[in-house]
Amino acid sequence: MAREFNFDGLVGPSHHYGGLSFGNVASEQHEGEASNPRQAALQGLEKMRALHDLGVPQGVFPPHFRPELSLARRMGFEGTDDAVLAQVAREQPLLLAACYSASSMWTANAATVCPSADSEDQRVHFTPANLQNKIHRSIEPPTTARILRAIFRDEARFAHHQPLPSTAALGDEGAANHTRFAPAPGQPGVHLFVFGESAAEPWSPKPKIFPARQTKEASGAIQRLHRIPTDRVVLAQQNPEVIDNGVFHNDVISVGHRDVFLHHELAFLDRDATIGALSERYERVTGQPLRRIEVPKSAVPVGTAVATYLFNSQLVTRPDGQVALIAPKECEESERVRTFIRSLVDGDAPIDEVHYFDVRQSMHGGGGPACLRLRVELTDEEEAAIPAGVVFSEALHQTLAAWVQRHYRESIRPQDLADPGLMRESQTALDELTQLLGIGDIYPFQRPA
Ligand code: SUG
Repeated sequence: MAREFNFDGLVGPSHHYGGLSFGNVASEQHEGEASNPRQAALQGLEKMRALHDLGVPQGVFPPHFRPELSLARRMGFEGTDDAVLAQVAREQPLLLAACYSASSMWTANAATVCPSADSEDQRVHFTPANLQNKIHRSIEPPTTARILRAIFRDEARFAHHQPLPSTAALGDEGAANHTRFAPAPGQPGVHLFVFGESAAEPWSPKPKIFPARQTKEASGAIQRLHRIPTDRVVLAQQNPEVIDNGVFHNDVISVGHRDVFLHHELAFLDRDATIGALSERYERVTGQPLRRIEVPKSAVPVGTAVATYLFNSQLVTRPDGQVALIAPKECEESERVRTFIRSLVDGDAPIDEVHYFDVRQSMHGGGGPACLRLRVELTDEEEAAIPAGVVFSEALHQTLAAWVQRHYRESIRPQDLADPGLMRESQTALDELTQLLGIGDIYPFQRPA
């Protein structure tokens, strides 16, 4: 027996709008606005609770400690933490925003995961994403690696790889560009890796305005590291035009779960070849057809998909087999998208119900419901090997919601990042969190230098 867990990133105490992600429309639109970290964390916890209540296994991924002042120190800022903070605030406010970014909440970008059912060595494989395309995200991999090792400890069952070398040719954004299809947990599946450009084929099409964050070579490396047989993999290029329209990850234009694939007609550079290869491989490996829902641009234009994050919905299966779409509230607020979803649920599409969630604090940084979760399929034995403290329960919800209420601010504007009080509050909060989750010391400030 196996189950698919969603590990949601708990939003950290310094959540703010730094405008740090060129190519991510929401990040640019909301730059400099006041954020509400407390509300952000509580919205995330509400989503976790609701999925848990639907019968979907749910885990919690702790936030990273911020500010990550080692970034400023590597750039020549010296002195005590307070001195570095003051100087960076004065001289380089954008760097300060990067050091303080709470972007680790978007755990779809934390790592790529392959379940034991698909790896040749029958272990669950993890590779933290290098996230080298954005300075504020490039600081995530070491802590992500520590957290993954703290949760998935047993080396006989879990294989941890190093992040790929941090260079543009190997840009890797994790599970946001990787979708696994299988009839049910525990059964063999097919992996779709989507890249934005190829470093080794510089003549191949590229976006013209915004960066492609994932390369073909990075996706290929992950497949090799995770020991996924080649005949279970489809490697496809994202449509460069949709990247230029704000689709900075493939999970902003398609979502798959089990045998269901919801995608936009313009998601891929070569639609026919991608869909053809995926359908053929899926049928050969599983003996069943892939159930596809292709969304035409006439129903949902790419701009509407980006504004509402329809494709950043989660697809989940309830214990009774019902398939639910976990969509952001922005989809409900768009008459066009709401009507489209209604037609899916009421019609023959393999989606039985829709649930709308307010995750607006995260949405304003460009992260919808699916960005906030990392899927990890675990057999019963593997599940028994992870610390119980990270598995969601009603009791954990209450504990974490109270913890958020105790420690989080209700507003952060860019100028607030200069306040050393925020650094100290974050330290106190996260120190307490590791005890609540029972995962040991994972933060640099908890380790002797
Ligand atoms: O990498 N936003 C994140 C959003 C990640 C969404 N993830 C997926 N689609 N899976 C990013 O662009 C904004 C930070 C800021 O502007 O302060 C940010 O990092």
